[in-house]
Amino acid sequence: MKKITLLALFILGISQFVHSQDIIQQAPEGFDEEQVSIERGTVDTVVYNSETVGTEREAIIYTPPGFTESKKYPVLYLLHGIGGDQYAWLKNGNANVVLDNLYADGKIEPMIVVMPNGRAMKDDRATGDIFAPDKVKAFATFEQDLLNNLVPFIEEKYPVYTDSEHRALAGLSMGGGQSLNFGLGNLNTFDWVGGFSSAPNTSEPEQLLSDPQQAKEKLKVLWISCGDEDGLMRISKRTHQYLEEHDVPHIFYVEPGGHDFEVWKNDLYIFSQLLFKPVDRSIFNK
Ligand code: FER
Repeated sequence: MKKITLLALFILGISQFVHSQDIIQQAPEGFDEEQVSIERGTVDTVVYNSETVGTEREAIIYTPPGFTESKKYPVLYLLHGIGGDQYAWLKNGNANVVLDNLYADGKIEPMIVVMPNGRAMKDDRATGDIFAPDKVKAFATFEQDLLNNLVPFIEEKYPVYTDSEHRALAGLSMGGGQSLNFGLGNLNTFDWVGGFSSAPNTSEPEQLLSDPQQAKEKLKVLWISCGDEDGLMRISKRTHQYLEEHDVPHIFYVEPGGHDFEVWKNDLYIFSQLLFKPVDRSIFNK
């Protein structure tokens, strides 16, 4: 009986290993296309009061298929780029479809995904000169809005866990820079951090990670990815090199493509499968 139990545990262990190794590879064809007759998550808009900005602000919330108030969920905060807003991941990234399909295949843990507007200023629309200094600065101001206004709002309104183990922060380009800056700057708030094609708003490595030891101990997954034809590759590369020099476990994923949603959809597909599960660091940087 004991032998059988041990054998079963061994097989289970092996199969989990094989399974987690399978995660870090390009999404299969159709992963971002709507399928008929699968269960779908729900997309809602919420409005929260931002003391940081002095206005009411909108965020999009995706709750997973089978969502119920009687359970507790972890939360992924998912950020857009310089030309985007709270709708970008839905409109250009089919995020809800990508997630629906992953749930249909049993590949991700039930989680709530929050898609805020990361341009923390009164007029937060992506209009006019999107590179204007006040607009770029608003992406930095968002740190206070996120930590002091949005996260507390979500944790009051939704049935969610409220510890760092159950909070993830990821984003694309400007949102990637935000995720790395805010995530690594607040290691007690987020245990799962992802920068997709991170932009020049990403802090220099020494500022980004002044205490590599703490990051090493605290982070569950640190993900850095970039398309091999992206002009911003140097930002991801310098971050990766610094992390490597300081022995901070992370995933550095270089994929085919440029600075666009084909790459970011793929990143969401892979990164979301890693979240809120036991971490097997042996699959990092293979
Ligand atoms: C820059 C180049 C690109 C920059 C930001 C970006 C603030 C952002 C790109 C994006 O979010 O897609 O020099 O400076």
